[in-house]
Amino acid sequence: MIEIEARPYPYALPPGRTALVVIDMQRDFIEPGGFGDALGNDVTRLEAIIPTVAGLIALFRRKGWPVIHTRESHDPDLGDCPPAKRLRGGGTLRIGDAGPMGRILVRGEPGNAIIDACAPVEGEIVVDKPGKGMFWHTDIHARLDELGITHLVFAGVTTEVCVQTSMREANDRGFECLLIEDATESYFPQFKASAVEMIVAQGAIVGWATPLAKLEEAVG
Ligand code: TIU
Repeated sequence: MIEIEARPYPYALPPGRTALVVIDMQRDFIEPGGFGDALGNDVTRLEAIIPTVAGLIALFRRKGWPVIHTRESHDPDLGDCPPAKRLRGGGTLRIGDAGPMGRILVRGEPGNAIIDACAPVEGEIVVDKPGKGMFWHTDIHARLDELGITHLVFAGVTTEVCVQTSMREANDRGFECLLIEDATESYFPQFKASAVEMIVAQGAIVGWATPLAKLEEAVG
């Protein structure tokens, strides 16, 4: 076990049983013209975490520990997109509509790709998920079980939507979860702050949180 200084108390990380989950570092959320933009958000504030997320991925690769990437995405026929999700919000572009980076939130379109700085490499698992959480309509739980993974370290966007939903799903499934708080971001700074507090409250009711530097310090 590697002990990592974290909130609300130290997180015990077992090498060999821990994977990194990088949530939705996609052009659709980080670049203008994608889904995040279509929802009316200022997407530019997510750019700041890119070097930290890339540094976290590099650390896991250096250690030879598994790296899992997720993409929020839908089939081109939108058969996996409930009308409630497609019709939600008041934006001009909806899921499946043609935007400047291709069809919004559709699998295989340029805007749906993971940004170059965080792109998966050969051998890393990429999970296409139609929901906010990483377990809904995916096979990731079985794949984590096959790898013997019991602990998940989280990063990505956005903190209170897909990251928090995935952490909560993972927590209910028995995984011990650690959020790298400077490797996640929201369109709303107050929501990020609140989400982190909600996660660590009540004795780590959802999980732990720590900055990348503390993980690097402990892991070496
Ligand atoms: N809108 C928003 O904050 N997030 C999402 O729709 N998806 C993810 O968080 N990936």
